Amino acid sequence: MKRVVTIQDISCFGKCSLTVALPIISAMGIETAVIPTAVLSTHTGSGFTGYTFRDLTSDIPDISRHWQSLGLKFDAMYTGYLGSIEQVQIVSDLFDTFSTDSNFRVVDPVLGDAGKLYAGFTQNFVRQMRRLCRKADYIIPNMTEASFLLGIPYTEDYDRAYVEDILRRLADLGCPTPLLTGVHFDDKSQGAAAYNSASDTFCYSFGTNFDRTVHGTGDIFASVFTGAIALGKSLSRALDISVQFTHDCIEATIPVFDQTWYGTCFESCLGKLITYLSE
Ligand code: PXL
Repeated sequence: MKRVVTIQDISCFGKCSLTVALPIISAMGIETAVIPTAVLSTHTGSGFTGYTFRDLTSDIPDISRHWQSLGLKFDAMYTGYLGSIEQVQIVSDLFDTFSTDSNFRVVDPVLGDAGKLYAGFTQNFVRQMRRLCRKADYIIPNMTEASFLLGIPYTEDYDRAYVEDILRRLADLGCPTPLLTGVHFDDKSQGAAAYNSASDTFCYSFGTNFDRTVHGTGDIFASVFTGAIALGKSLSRALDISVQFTHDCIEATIPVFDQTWYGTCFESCLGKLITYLSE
């Protein structure tokens, strides 16, 4: 059985970060260990104000030391939302401690969306996240996050050449296999792209564009992608499965969006995810 450790916050209500990663990666038949980096009453995305935030940064080195004493090994390490600059540094140390010749690291550089940083994030935080990306085998930014990581203006008007330039520049940051989510060249479809710098090849995967932003889809995508690579799927197959499942989840959410505006109805789609893994 494969074993992944995912390092991100618990937003107690709101269906993102650990409350998405843990069920999804587990459903893929992978043992999922967690390091909760913070406990929030809800996520910080639009619709919620007044949320609590309990920082757990100082627990992480102790968890790491205990796990080292147990000799724990992981097939993959996957980070999502991190709450402070210090936390990014500690996660970077954790990568050093638990990296082996045969495991891989996925960094979802959660920074923002629609051209804006999420609440509480600064340029200094972006700089620290850029350094963490250097240690990753795969990074999974959206166009907003890629633009902040590269220090370039955000645009929604781009073509394939622009996407490929962004992916090459992300690889130049030091990550051999960057992805880009939320890619769309027209109004009809939306998907993701990946760049394998070792073979200098790109791959794309698209589904119907629902033209609706649903919170937590980035976490769904990154969780499925991490699990699929851990299970030995190729880059292009892992990309296809992640795009397809994220598409399924948005499709399932739209009819009940008025009640579940804060998150994505991924639960009813988990059965389909399992079938994608055997295809
Ligand atoms: O979905 C990413 C995410 C994770 N965790 C928290 C967030 C967000 C995005 O807003 O606020 C706490």
